Amino acid sequence: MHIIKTKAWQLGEKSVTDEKIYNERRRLMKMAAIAGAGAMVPFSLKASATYVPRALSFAPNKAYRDLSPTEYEKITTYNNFYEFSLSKEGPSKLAHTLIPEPWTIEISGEVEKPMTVDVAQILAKYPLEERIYRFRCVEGWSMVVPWIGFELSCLLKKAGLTSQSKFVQFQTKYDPQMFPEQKSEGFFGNIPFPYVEGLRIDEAMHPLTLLSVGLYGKTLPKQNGAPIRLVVPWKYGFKSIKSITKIHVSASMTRSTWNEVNPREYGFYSNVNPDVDHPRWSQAKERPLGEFFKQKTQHFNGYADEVSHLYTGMDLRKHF
Ligand SMILES: Nc1nc2c(c(=O)[nH]1)N[C@H]1C(S)=C(S)[C@@H](COP(=O)(O)O)O[C@H]1N2
Ligand SMILES: [Mo]
Repeated sequence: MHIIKTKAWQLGEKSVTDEKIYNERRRLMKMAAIAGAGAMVPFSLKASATYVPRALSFAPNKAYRDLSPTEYEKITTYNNFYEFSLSKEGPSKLAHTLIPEPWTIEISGEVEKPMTVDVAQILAKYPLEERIYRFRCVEGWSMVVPWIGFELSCLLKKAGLTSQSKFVQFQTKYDPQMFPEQKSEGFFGNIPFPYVEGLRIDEAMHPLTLLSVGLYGKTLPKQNGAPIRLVVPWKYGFKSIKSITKIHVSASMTRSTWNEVNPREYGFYSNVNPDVDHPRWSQAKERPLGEFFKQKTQHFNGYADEVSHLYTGMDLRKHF
């Protein structure tokens, strides 16, 4: 039974600071432990004892190479995945129940060829590439992730969009055996499962929008949304829905989980914007994972040159 009443990302500025100090202290303790053992622990790609991500072949990408990726350890042990846990440490310990193979994605709605694609085929046949992107959670922390994936537009073009296609909705697999918290009714302010998210069609077709199947050159760890998840780098992290099994193209705006749970706090667009604060905390700054000092939040998370034209003429305070 869950007795915690506050959502994990409903942190005020104060608790964000507490968390920052907490994490820094843990980092120092870890460093001290390593030094004490008298041996340097090499950088390891092992995050979850029950699942060993395997190497993928992919094309390195020149874009955004100036960013230095956050440690693998951080990316894979500090997660938001409410189907497993509310805590950041929970998903990496609990996600062993997720069975990522076999796995299919059903594409339906306003497409010429509705289809079901096998993720194993995607891994084998699609030209995968590496994209090093900034990632910004609405809670105020950020990281840099070397994703492996392909553009969502590749898949949507395969299915063929009709002239009525205006929005796309994504759905996380619903299977309480694999995702135990899906069966807890009334789970944290009635978060309705399955988790759904949506994009406008031009956002979905944008070349920055990825379907990711891996990170750091390996298949995606379970806690990061295996076997396939969305990555929309100019939007807050909750738009980047994990473990997708359905993609539905439609003529009108679709539901999205956090917008439904709390529309005042989480808009449909959710573009990263330092000028539009969350009702309970400022978005002007962010704390990179593992770092002590905060840094300034960038408009569209640093991708303004690429994406701001999508929102010409829109009031981004109203359409937050
Ligand atoms: N299905 C599902 N997708 C999800 C979430 C979730 O709880 N369930 N959390 C979102 C949030 S709030 C963030 S910040 C990112 C976290 O991704 P990461 O754990 O790989 O960093 O996943 C997003 N996608
Ligand atoms: Mo998030």
